[in-house]
Amino acid sequence: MSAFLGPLDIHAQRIDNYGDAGWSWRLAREFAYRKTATTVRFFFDDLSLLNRMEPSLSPELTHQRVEGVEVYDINRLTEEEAASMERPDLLLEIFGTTPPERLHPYLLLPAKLRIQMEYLSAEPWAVESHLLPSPLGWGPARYFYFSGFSPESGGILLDSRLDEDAREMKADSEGALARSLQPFGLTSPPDGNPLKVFFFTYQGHYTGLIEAFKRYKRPVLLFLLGRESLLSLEEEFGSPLLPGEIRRQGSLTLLPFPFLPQREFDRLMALSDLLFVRGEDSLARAVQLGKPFLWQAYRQENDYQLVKVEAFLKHWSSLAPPGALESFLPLWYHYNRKFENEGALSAEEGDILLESLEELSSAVKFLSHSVRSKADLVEKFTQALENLSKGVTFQYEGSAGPKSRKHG
Ligand code: TRH
Repeated sequence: MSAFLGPLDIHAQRIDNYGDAGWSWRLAREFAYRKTATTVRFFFDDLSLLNRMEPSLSPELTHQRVEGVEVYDINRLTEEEAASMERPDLLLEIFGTTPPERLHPYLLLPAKLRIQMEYLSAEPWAVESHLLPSPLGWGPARYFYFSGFSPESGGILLDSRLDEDAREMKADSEGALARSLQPFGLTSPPDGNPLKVFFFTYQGHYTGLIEAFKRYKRPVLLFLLGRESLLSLEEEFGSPLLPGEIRRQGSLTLLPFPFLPQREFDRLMALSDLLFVRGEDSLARAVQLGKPFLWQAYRQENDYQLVKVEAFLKHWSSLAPPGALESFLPLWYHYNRKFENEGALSAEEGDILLESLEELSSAVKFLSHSVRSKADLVEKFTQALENLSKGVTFQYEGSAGPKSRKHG
């Protein structure tokens, strides 16, 4: 759809891990790519982290344009600079991030609408709360937005760049794999035709799983992503795993990756046969790619993540043929229990997972198809805006220059 919004301002911050930064930056890029607004502005507090995900982005600049997004370092942005900026039409606050009070007169109060983007969940209350008003009694009208998997939810963020990259890599999968193996000085896997496993997990004990990988009928090539995955497997291998260093045990090869730019991280997922994902953003990529995966939800007090996992599995089961997920359910729950208490998968559970990749793969296709056709976040967001903005005048910049149009 063509833009009917003037500046769309996204305010985000680093909270914990990488997901808040990674997901919000992806959202900003996608809004810009799909031309949801005349200008997409992204205000963030930790440009060094963003620079690791998007190396073309400088950590030094107060303002820069990257991938069609106007990026601002919120800590450096002065009141004078903010005062000289075009006023926002829409203020999108990610996971509770609000512009600092000193900038309210320029970046908050003039906005026509204010949307609070909340964490992804398949729980019924999240769907029920989606688009409910969140009034403060002052400032612009404010609403909640809940992303989710079902058509009634706010949808899942799909990344167009990843789709394009995945298509391109499919046409030359060997070349793509060779490029991804460069940090290890390899041009092809050490063993022929390995199962390529993307391993991005929280810290825990993976002895059983490693055992299952070792006894699998095919060689296994394990791509280790993120500090916690490396630290966890150090225990199994008895010494530090250094990024770029190849480790082998029988037919299992470990490739500990350095922190990768987000695009490379995504491409590696697209190249893999089985994905271990965690948190929110890598889960969304697994669903987008439609590859077999095992999800570790962000751990919460009293194992609350199990409630989230249950809601997600319930939704997924409703889409797949009856019984399609049955054999995986116990291991999904087990995997998501806190490792301190119980947790890690047994070698037998690892075997079940590896022996049922085809079933898992076909079950994922139902979920992926449903999300793509009925729960695309950017589409849902635009539709929601059409409704929420009835009677609101947004700025609109068409080819003839700045105009104003009554929307609704
Ligand atoms: O890092 P995460 O565990 O993030 C989590 C979740 O978002 C969770 O919902 C949130 O509450 C919590 O943080 C605070 O996992 P996630 O969500 O998959 O995000 C990882 C991001 O990091 C993703 O955008 C990809 C990016 N990344 C890279 O770009 N390169 C890398 O090498 C690695 C390891 C990650």
